[in-house]
Amino acid sequence: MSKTYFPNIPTTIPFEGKNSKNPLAFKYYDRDQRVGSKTMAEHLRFSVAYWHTMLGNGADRFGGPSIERTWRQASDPMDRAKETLDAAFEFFQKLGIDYYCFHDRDIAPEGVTVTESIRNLQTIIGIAKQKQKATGVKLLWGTANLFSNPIYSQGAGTNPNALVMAHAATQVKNALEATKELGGENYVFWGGREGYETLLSTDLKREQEQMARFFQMAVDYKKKIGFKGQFLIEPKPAEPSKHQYDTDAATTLAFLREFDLIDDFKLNIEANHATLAGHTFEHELAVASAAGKLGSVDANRGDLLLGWDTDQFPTDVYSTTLAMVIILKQGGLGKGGLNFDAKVRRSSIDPSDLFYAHIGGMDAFARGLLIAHEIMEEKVFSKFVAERYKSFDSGMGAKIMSGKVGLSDLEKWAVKEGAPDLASGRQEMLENILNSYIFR
Ligand code: XLS
Ligand code: NI
Ligand code: NI
Repeated sequence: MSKTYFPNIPTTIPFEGKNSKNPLAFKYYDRDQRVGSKTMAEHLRFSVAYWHTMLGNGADRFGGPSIERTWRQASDPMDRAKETLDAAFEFFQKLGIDYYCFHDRDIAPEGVTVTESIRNLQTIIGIAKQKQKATGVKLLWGTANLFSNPIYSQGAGTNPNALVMAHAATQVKNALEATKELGGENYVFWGGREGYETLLSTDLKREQEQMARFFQMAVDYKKKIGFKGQFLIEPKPAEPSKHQYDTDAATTLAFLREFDLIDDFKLNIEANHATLAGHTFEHELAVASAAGKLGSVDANRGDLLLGWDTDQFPTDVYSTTLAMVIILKQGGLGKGGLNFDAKVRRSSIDPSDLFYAHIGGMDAFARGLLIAHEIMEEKVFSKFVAERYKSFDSGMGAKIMSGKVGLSDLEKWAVKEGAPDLASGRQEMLENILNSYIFR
Protein backbone atom coordinates (compact mmCIF):
# COMPACT_ATOMS: atom_id res chain seq x y z
CA MET A 1 0.00 0.00 0.00
CA SER A 2 1.21 3.47 -0.79
CA LYS A 3 1.90 6.01 1.91
CA THR A 4 -1.14 7.25 3.81
CA TYR A 5 -1.44 10.72 5.31
CA PHE A 6 -4.61 10.08 7.28
CA PRO A 7 -3.95 6.64 8.83
CA ASN A 8 -6.59 7.08 11.53
CA ILE A 9 -9.41 7.85 9.15
CA PRO A 10 -11.45 5.03 7.56
CA THR A 11 -11.47 4.76 3.76
CA THR A 12 -14.83 6.53 3.56
CA ILE A 13 -16.86 8.74 5.87
CA PRO A 14 -20.20 6.94 6.06
CA PHE A 15 -23.69 8.42 6.27
CA GLU A 16 -25.20 7.16 9.53
CA GLY A 17 -28.22 9.41 10.01
CA LYS A 18 -29.16 11.95 12.62
CA ASN A 19 -29.03 9.63 15.62
CA SER A 20 -25.44 8.60 15.03
CA LYS A 21 -22.92 9.58 17.69
CA ASN A 22 -19.94 8.80 15.47
CA PRO A 23 -18.00 12.05 14.93
CA LEU A 24 -16.55 10.62 11.71
CA ALA A 25 -19.95 10.06 10.09
CA PHE A 26 -22.44 12.27 8.27
CA LYS A 27 -25.71 12.85 10.08
CA TYR A 28 -27.56 14.60 7.23
CA TYR A 29 -25.36 14.52 4.13
CA ASP A 30 -26.35 11.42 2.23
CA ARG A 31 -24.90 12.08 -1.20
CA ASP A 32 -27.32 9.99 -3.26
CA GLN A 33 -30.47 10.97 -1.40
CA ARG A 34 -32.87 12.71 -3.74
CA VAL A 35 -34.16 16.11 -2.73
CA GLY A 36 -36.67 17.17 -5.37
CA SER A 37 -35.22 16.53 -8.79
CA LYS A 38 -31.55 16.22 -7.80
CA THR A 39 -29.38 14.29 -5.38
CA MET A 40 -27.82 16.04 -2.41
CA ALA A 41 -24.40 15.87 -4.08
CA GLU A 42 -25.81 17.51 -7.22
CA HIS A 43 -27.46 20.29 -5.25
CA LEU A 44 -24.56 21.07 -2.98
CA ARG A 45 -21.44 20.54 -5.11
CA PHE A 46 -19.10 20.80 -2.11
CA SER A 47 -15.49 21.78 -2.62
CA VAL A 48 -12.30 21.77 -0.54
CA ALA A 49 -10.21 24.97 -0.46
CA TYR A 50 -6.67 23.75 -1.10
CA TRP A 51 -4.97 26.73 0.56
CA HIS A 52 -6.66 26.37 3.92
CA THR A 53 -7.05 22.62 4.14
CA MET A 54 -3.78 21.42 2.66
CA LEU A 55 -1.48 24.36 3.49
CA GLY A 56 -3.03 25.95 6.57
CA ASN A 57 -0.54 25.88 9.41
CA GLY A 58 -2.37 27.81 12.10
CA ALA A 59 -0.13 30.89 11.90
CA ASP A 60 -1.75 34.17 12.86
CA ARG A 61 -0.63 37.75 13.47
CA PHE A 62 0.58 36.83 16.95
CA GLY A 63 2.39 33.59 16.33
CA GLY A 64 3.96 31.36 13.73
CA PRO A 65 2.82 27.91 12.66
CA SER A 66 1.05 25.78 15.27
CA ILE A 67 0.15 22.90 12.97
CA GLU A 68 2.59 20.48 11.37
CA ARG A 69 1.49 18.29 8.50
CA THR A 70 3.21 15.10 7.42
CA TRP A 71 2.78 16.13 3.78
CA ARG A 72 4.65 19.43 4.27
CA GLN A 73 7.96 17.99 5.47
CA ALA A 74 10.03 17.56 2.28
CA SER A 75 12.77 20.15 1.89
CA ASP A 76 12.44 20.51 -1.88
CA PRO A 77 9.40 22.69 -2.70
CA MET A 78 8.37 20.54 -5.69
CA ASP A 79 8.56 17.34 -3.63
CA ARG A 80 6.46 19.08 -1.00
CA ALA A 81 3.92 20.11 -3.63
CA LYS A 82 3.69 16.53 -4.93
CA GLU A 83 3.22 15.05 -1.46
CA THR A 84 0.61 17.68 -0.72
CA LEU A 85 -1.26 16.66 -3.85
CA ASP A 86 -1.15 13.01 -2.75
CA ALA A 87 -2.48 13.95 0.66
CA ALA A 88 -5.14 16.17 -0.90
CA PHE A 89 -6.56 13.41 -3.07
CA GLU A 90 -6.51 10.97 -0.16
CA PHE A 91 -8.46 13.58 1.83
CA PHE A 92 -11.00 14.23 -0.97
CA GLN A 93 -11.66 10.55 -1.45
CA LYS A 94 -12.00 9.64 2.20
CA LEU A 95 -14.30 12.58 2.79
CA GLY A 96 -16.32 11.78 -0.34
CA ILE A 97 -16.20 15.32 -1.70
CA ASP A 98 -16.47 15.94 -5.43
CA TYR A 99 -14.62 19.22 -5.99
CA TYR A 100 -11.61 21.29 -4.97
CA CYS A 101 -10.33 24.83 -5.64
CA PHE A 102 -6.80 26.22 -5.66
CA HIS A 103 -4.61 29.26 -6.24
CA ASP A 104 -1.66 28.82 -8.61
CA ARG A 105 0.73 29.42 -5.72
CA ASP A 106 -0.80 26.93 -3.35
CA ILE A 107 -0.84 23.98 -5.71
CA ALA A 108 2.68 24.67 -7.07
CA PRO A 109 5.59 26.63 -5.61
CA GLU A 110 6.70 29.94 -7.02
CA GLY A 111 10.09 29.59 -8.72
CA VAL A 112 13.05 31.96 -8.73
CA THR A 113 12.11 33.21 -12.21
CA VAL A 114 8.78 33.71 -13.97
CA THR A 115 9.64 30.85 -16.32
CA GLU A 116 10.39 28.50 -13.44
CA SER A 117 7.08 29.37 -11.76
CA ILE A 118 5.23 28.59 -15.00
CA ARG A 119 7.07 25.29 -15.34
CA ASN A 120 6.35 24.30 -11.75
CA LEU A 121 2.67 24.95 -12.24
CA GLN A 122 2.54 22.95 -15.45
CA THR A 123 4.31 19.98 -13.84
CA ILE A 124 1.93 19.85 -10.91
CA ILE A 125 -1.13 20.36 -13.11
CA GLY A 126 -0.04 17.35 -15.16
CA ILE A 127 -0.04 15.20 -12.02
CA ALA A 128 -3.31 16.69 -10.75
CA LYS A 129 -4.93 15.84 -14.07
CA GLN A 130 -4.01 12.17 -13.69
CA LYS A 131 -5.30 12.14 -10.13
CA GLN A 132 -8.59 13.70 -11.16
CA LYS A 133 -8.95 11.07 -13.84
CA ALA A 134 -8.17 8.23 -11.45
CA THR A 135 -10.53 9.42 -8.70
CA GLY A 136 -13.32 11.34 -10.45
CA VAL A 137 -12.65 14.39 -8.25
CA LYS A 138 -13.17 17.60 -10.25
CA LEU A 139 -11.96 21.18 -10.17
CA LEU A 140 -14.63 23.69 -9.15
CA TRP A 141 -12.37 26.67 -9.80
CA GLY A 142 -8.84 27.86 -10.15
CA THR A 143 -7.48 31.30 -9.36
CA ALA A 144 -4.22 33.23 -9.21
CA ASN A 145 -2.73 34.48 -5.96
CA LEU A 146 -2.18 38.17 -6.73
CA PHE A 147 -1.72 39.26 -3.14
CA SER A 148 1.08 37.34 -1.35
CA ASN A 149 4.13 38.37 -3.35
CA PRO A 150 5.50 41.76 -2.19
CA ILE A 151 5.38 43.07 -5.78
CA TYR A 152 1.59 43.26 -5.27
CA SER A 153 1.71 45.41 -2.15
CA GLN A 154 0.27 48.34 -4.13
CA GLY A 155 -2.15 46.24 -6.15
CA ALA A 156 -2.00 43.76 -9.03
CA GLY A 157 -4.21 44.93 -11.92
CA THR A 158 -4.56 48.29 -10.15
CA ASN A 159 -0.83 48.75 -9.51
CA PRO A 160 0.61 52.11 -10.59
CA ASN A 161 3.52 50.20 -12.18
CA ALA A 162 2.58 48.66 -15.54
CA LEU A 163 5.21 45.94 -15.19
CA VAL A 164 3.57 44.73 -11.98
CA MET A 165 0.31 44.46 -13.91
CA ALA A 166 2.20 42.41 -16.49
CA HIS A 167 3.34 39.97 -13.78
CA ALA A 168 -0.24 39.68 -12.56
CA ALA A 169 -1.41 39.15 -16.14
CA THR A 170 1.16 36.38 -16.57
CA GLN A 171 -0.16 34.62 -13.50
CA VAL A 172 -3.78 34.94 -14.63
CA LYS A 173 -2.90 33.68 -18.10
CA ASN A 174 -1.17 30.60 -16.73
CA ALA A 175 -3.75 29.96 -14.02
CA LEU A 176 -6.46 30.15 -16.68
CA GLU A 177 -4.63 27.64 -18.85
CA ALA A 178 -4.17 25.38 -15.82
CA THR A 179 -7.85 25.64 -14.94
CA LYS A 180 -8.83 24.81 -18.50
CA GLU A 181 -6.42 21.88 -18.59
CA LEU A 182 -8.05 20.43 -15.47
CA GLY A 183 -11.59 20.95 -16.77
CA GLY A 184 -12.26 23.61 -14.11
CA GLU A 185 -15.89 24.72 -14.14
CA ASN A 186 -15.16 28.30 -13.04
CA TYR A 187 -12.32 30.78 -12.63
CA VAL A 188 -12.32 33.21 -9.70
CA PHE A 189 -10.99 36.74 -9.34
CA TRP A 190 -10.61 37.97 -5.80
CA GLY A 191 -8.92 41.35 -5.61
CA GLY A 192 -7.41 41.36 -2.15
CA ARG A 193 -5.00 44.16 -3.02
CA GLU A 194 -7.15 45.78 -5.70
CA GLY A 195 -7.97 48.76 -3.55
CA TYR A 196 -6.13 51.47 -1.72
CA GLU A 197 -4.60 52.48 1.59
CA THR A 198 -4.54 56.27 1.19
CA LEU A 199 -6.18 58.67 -1.24
CA LEU A 200 -3.14 60.92 -0.90
CA SER A 201 -1.34 58.69 -3.39
CA THR A 202 -4.26 57.16 -5.25
CA ASP A 203 -6.01 58.01 -8.50
CA LEU A 204 -9.15 56.02 -7.82
CA LYS A 205 -10.71 56.56 -11.24
CA ARG A 206 -7.57 55.43 -12.99
CA GLU A 207 -7.24 52.31 -10.85
CA GLN A 208 -10.79 51.28 -11.59
CA GLU A 209 -10.19 51.76 -15.30
CA GLN A 210 -7.05 49.64 -15.03
CA MET A 211 -8.96 46.93 -13.22
CA ALA A 212 -11.63 46.89 -15.94
CA ARG A 213 -8.94 46.62 -18.59
CA PHE A 214 -7.31 43.77 -16.68
CA PHE A 215 -10.61 41.89 -16.58
CA GLN A 216 -11.22 42.60 -20.27
CA MET A 217 -7.84 41.10 -21.18
CA ALA A 218 -8.76 37.99 -19.17
CA VAL A 219 -12.12 37.76 -20.97
CA ASP A 220 -10.34 38.07 -24.33
CA TYR A 221 -7.84 35.38 -23.41
CA LYS A 222 -10.59 33.09 -22.16
CA LYS A 223 -12.24 33.33 -25.57
CA LYS A 224 -8.95 32.88 -27.35
CA ILE A 225 -8.14 29.58 -25.63
CA GLY A 226 -11.75 28.41 -25.65
CA PHE A 227 -12.11 28.09 -21.89
CA LYS A 228 -15.76 27.29 -21.22
CA GLY A 229 -15.80 27.88 -17.46
CA GLN A 230 -17.67 30.69 -15.76
CA PHE A 231 -15.75 33.81 -14.65
CA LEU A 232 -16.53 34.86 -11.09
CA ILE A 233 -15.64 37.92 -9.03
CA GLU A 234 -15.56 37.50 -5.26
CA PRO A 235 -16.50 40.72 -3.43
CA LYS A 236 -14.92 41.68 -0.11
CA PRO A 237 -14.87 45.15 1.48
CA ALA A 238 -11.39 45.20 3.03
CA GLU A 239 -8.48 43.08 4.21
CA PRO A 240 -5.75 43.08 3.14
CA SER A 241 -6.42 46.47 1.48
CA LYS A 242 -8.11 49.07 3.64
CA HIS A 243 -10.69 49.72 0.94
CA GLN A 244 -11.27 47.16 -1.79
CA TYR A 245 -12.97 48.07 -5.06
CA ASP A 246 -15.12 44.92 -5.17
CA THR A 247 -16.67 45.91 -1.84
CA ASP A 248 -19.89 43.94 -2.00
CA ALA A 249 -22.27 42.39 -4.53
CA ALA A 250 -24.04 45.66 -5.42
CA THR A 251 -20.79 47.58 -5.90
CA THR A 252 -19.29 44.83 -8.02
CA LEU A 253 -22.39 44.60 -10.21
CA ALA A 254 -22.33 48.37 -10.75
CA PHE A 255 -18.65 48.18 -11.70
CA LEU A 256 -19.30 45.37 -14.18
CA ARG A 257 -22.16 47.32 -15.74
CA GLU A 258 -20.18 50.56 -15.93
CA PHE A 259 -17.35 48.88 -17.80
CA ASP A 260 -19.51 46.69 -20.01
CA LEU A 261 -18.24 43.45 -18.46
CA ILE A 262 -21.54 42.32 -16.99
CA ASP A 263 -22.20 39.56 -19.53
CA ASP A 264 -18.87 37.87 -18.85
CA PHE A 265 -19.00 37.54 -15.08
CA LYS A 266 -21.04 36.21 -12.20
CA LEU A 267 -20.31 36.56 -8.50
CA ASN A 268 -18.79 34.22 -5.94
CA ILE A 269 -20.38 35.20 -2.63
CA GLU A 270 -18.49 34.46 0.59
CA ALA A 271 -20.40 34.45 3.88
CA ASN A 272 -17.61 36.04 5.92
CA HIS A 273 -17.07 38.77 3.33
CA ALA A 274 -20.77 39.61 3.45
CA THR A 275 -20.69 40.17 7.20
CA LEU A 276 -17.49 42.20 6.95
CA ALA A 277 -19.32 44.44 4.47
CA GLY A 278 -22.03 45.02 7.06
CA HIS A 279 -24.51 42.73 5.32
CA THR A 280 -25.84 39.29 6.05
CA PHE A 281 -24.78 36.31 3.93
CA GLU A 282 -28.40 36.04 2.70
CA HIS A 283 -28.44 39.69 1.68
CA GLU A 284 -25.41 39.27 -0.56
CA LEU A 285 -26.80 36.04 -2.05
CA ALA A 286 -30.14 37.76 -2.67
CA VAL A 287 -28.56 40.82 -4.34
CA ALA A 288 -26.46 38.62 -6.64
CA SER A 289 -29.36 36.29 -7.38
CA ALA A 290 -31.81 39.12 -8.14
CA ALA A 291 -29.39 40.30 -10.84
CA GLY A 292 -29.13 36.76 -12.25
CA LYS A 293 -25.49 36.76 -11.16
CA LEU A 294 -25.19 34.33 -8.26
CA GLY A 295 -22.58 31.96 -9.65
CA SER A 296 -20.94 30.24 -6.70
CA VAL A 297 -20.46 30.41 -2.94
CA ASP A 298 -17.51 30.46 -0.56
CA ALA A 299 -19.20 28.67 2.31
CA ASN A 300 -17.77 29.74 5.63
CA ARG A 301 -18.72 31.96 8.53
CA GLY A 302 -17.21 34.85 10.45
CA ASP A 303 -17.38 35.75 14.10
CA LEU A 304 -19.58 38.76 14.76
CA LEU A 305 -17.32 39.83 17.61
CA LEU A 306 -14.19 39.85 15.47
CA GLY A 307 -13.76 42.32 12.65
CA TRP A 308 -11.76 40.17 10.28
CA ASP A 309 -12.08 37.22 7.93
CA THR A 310 -11.94 34.39 10.47
CA ASP A 311 -12.92 31.84 7.78
CA GLN A 312 -14.63 29.40 10.13
CA PHE A 313 -16.51 26.36 8.93
CA PRO A 314 -20.25 26.96 8.61
CA THR A 315 -22.34 25.32 11.35
CA ASP A 316 -25.29 27.70 11.68
CA VAL A 317 -28.37 25.96 10.30
CA TYR A 318 -30.36 29.22 10.19
CA SER A 319 -27.79 30.66 7.85
CA THR A 320 -27.46 27.56 5.66
CA THR A 321 -31.25 27.27 5.43
CA LEU A 322 -31.71 30.87 4.30
CA ALA A 323 -28.84 30.46 1.83
CA MET A 324 -30.32 27.29 0.38
CA VAL A 325 -33.74 28.94 -0.01
CA ILE A 326 -32.13 31.55 -2.28
CA ILE A 327 -30.12 28.94 -4.16
CA LEU A 328 -33.14 26.66 -4.70
CA LYS A 329 -35.25 29.63 -5.75
CA GLN A 330 -32.87 30.38 -8.60
CA GLY A 331 -32.77 26.72 -9.62
CA GLY A 332 -29.34 25.89 -8.17
CA LEU A 333 -25.81 27.18 -8.66
CA GLY A 334 -25.27 25.85 -12.19
CA LYS A 335 -21.53 25.44 -12.68
CA GLY A 336 -20.89 26.87 -9.19
CA GLY A 337 -20.75 25.07 -5.89
CA LEU A 338 -20.23 25.43 -2.16
CA ASN A 339 -16.53 25.87 -1.60
CA PHE A 340 -15.40 25.64 2.02
CA ASP A 341 -13.14 28.67 2.10
CA ALA A 342 -12.60 27.90 5.76
CA LYS A 343 -9.82 26.84 8.07
CA VAL A 344 -9.56 24.91 11.29
CA ARG A 345 -8.60 26.96 14.35
CA ARG A 346 -4.99 27.43 15.41
CA SER A 347 -5.46 24.94 18.22
CA SER A 348 -7.03 22.23 16.02
CA ILE A 349 -3.70 20.60 15.27
CA ASP A 350 -4.72 17.07 14.37
CA PRO A 351 -5.38 15.98 10.75
CA SER A 352 -8.69 14.48 11.89
CA ASP A 353 -9.84 18.03 12.72
CA LEU A 354 -9.90 18.67 8.97
CA PHE A 355 -12.44 15.86 8.66
CA TYR A 356 -14.59 17.05 11.57
CA ALA A 357 -14.59 20.55 10.11
CA HIS A 358 -15.75 19.48 6.65
CA ILE A 359 -18.25 16.94 7.98
CA GLY A 360 -19.81 19.70 10.10
CA GLY A 361 -20.01 22.11 7.17
CA MET A 362 -21.44 19.49 4.83
CA ASP A 363 -24.04 18.41 7.38
CA ALA A 364 -25.02 22.02 8.13
CA PHE A 365 -25.67 22.64 4.43
CA ALA A 366 -27.37 19.27 3.89
CA ARG A 367 -29.71 20.05 6.77
CA GLY A 368 -30.25 23.56 5.37
CA LEU A 369 -31.05 22.04 1.97
CA LEU A 370 -33.65 19.67 3.45
CA ILE A 371 -35.37 22.45 5.38
CA ALA A 372 -35.18 24.88 2.44
CA HIS A 373 -36.69 22.25 0.16
CA GLU A 374 -39.70 21.83 2.48
CA ILE A 375 -40.11 25.58 2.74
CA MET A 376 -40.08 25.86 -1.04
CA GLU A 377 -42.40 22.88 -1.61
CA GLU A 378 -44.96 24.18 0.84
CA LYS A 379 -44.57 27.72 -0.52
CA VAL A 380 -44.32 28.89 3.08
CA PHE A 381 -42.99 32.37 2.46
CA SER A 382 -43.54 32.72 -1.28
CA LYS A 383 -47.34 32.76 -0.79
CA PHE A 384 -47.02 35.50 1.79
CA VAL A 385 -44.67 37.50 -0.43
CA ALA A 386 -46.95 37.15 -3.46
CA GLU A 387 -49.92 38.32 -1.41
CA ARG A 388 -47.91 41.26 -0.05
CA TYR A 389 -47.32 42.71 -3.52
CA LYS A 390 -50.63 41.79 -5.11
CA SER A 391 -51.74 45.44 -5.51
CA PHE A 392 -49.18 45.63 -8.32
CA ASP A 393 -50.57 42.58 -10.13
CA SER A 394 -53.72 44.19 -11.47
CA GLY A 395 -55.57 47.49 -11.71
CA MET A 396 -53.59 50.68 -11.18
CA GLY A 397 -50.53 48.82 -9.78
CA ALA A 398 -50.17 46.84 -13.02
CA LYS A 399 -50.58 50.06 -15.04
CA ILE A 400 -47.79 51.71 -13.03
CA MET A 401 -45.39 48.90 -13.73
CA SER A 402 -46.22 48.64 -17.41
CA GLY A 403 -45.44 52.33 -17.83
CA LYS A 404 -48.98 53.32 -18.75
CA VAL A 405 -49.49 55.96 -16.06
CA GLY A 406 -47.50 58.84 -14.56
CA LEU A 407 -47.49 61.08 -11.50
CA SER A 408 -50.66 63.03 -12.43
CA ASP A 409 -52.66 59.83 -12.93
CA LEU A 410 -51.47 58.64 -9.53
CA GLU A 411 -52.43 61.94 -7.96
CA LYS A 412 -55.96 61.61 -9.32
CA TRP A 413 -56.16 58.03 -8.07
CA ALA A 414 -54.84 58.91 -4.58
CA VAL A 415 -57.32 61.82 -4.27
CA LYS A 416 -60.21 59.62 -5.32
CA GLU A 417 -59.35 56.57 -3.18
CA GLY A 418 -58.20 58.37 -0.02
CA ALA A 419 -56.22 56.61 2.70
CA PRO A 420 -54.88 53.10 1.89
CA ASP A 421 -55.77 50.04 3.95
CA LEU A 422 -52.50 48.94 5.55
CA ALA A 423 -51.69 45.27 6.09
CA SER A 424 -49.54 44.00 8.97
CA GLY A 425 -45.95 43.16 8.07
CA ARG A 426 -46.19 40.03 10.31
CA GLN A 427 -42.47 39.70 10.85
CA GLU A 428 -42.78 37.87 14.18
CA MET A 429 -45.27 35.38 12.79
CA LEU A 430 -42.95 34.68 9.83
CA GLU A 431 -39.96 34.20 12.12
CA ASN A 432 -41.97 31.69 14.16
CA ILE A 433 -42.89 29.81 11.00
CA LEU A 434 -39.23 29.64 10.02
CA ASN A 435 -38.41 28.22 13.45
CA SER A 436 -41.15 25.64 13.11
CA TYR A 437 -39.45 24.33 9.95
CA ILE A 438 -35.95 24.44 11.43
CA PHE A 439 -36.97 22.63 14.62
CA ARG A 440 -39.35 20.14 13.05
C1 XLS B 1 -9.87 35.82 0.91
C2 XLS B 1 -10.61 35.16 -0.16
C3 XLS B 1 -9.78 34.18 -0.99
C4 XLS B 1 -10.51 33.86 -2.27
C5 XLS B 1 -9.63 33.24 -3.32
O1 XLS B 1 -10.44 36.44 1.79
O2 XLS B 1 -11.73 34.55 0.39
O3 XLS B 1 -9.50 33.05 -0.26
O4 XLS B 1 -11.60 33.03 -2.06
O5 XLS B 1 -8.57 34.06 -3.66
NI1 NI C 1 -13.03 33.25 -0.58
NI1 NI D 1 -12.25 35.29 2.48
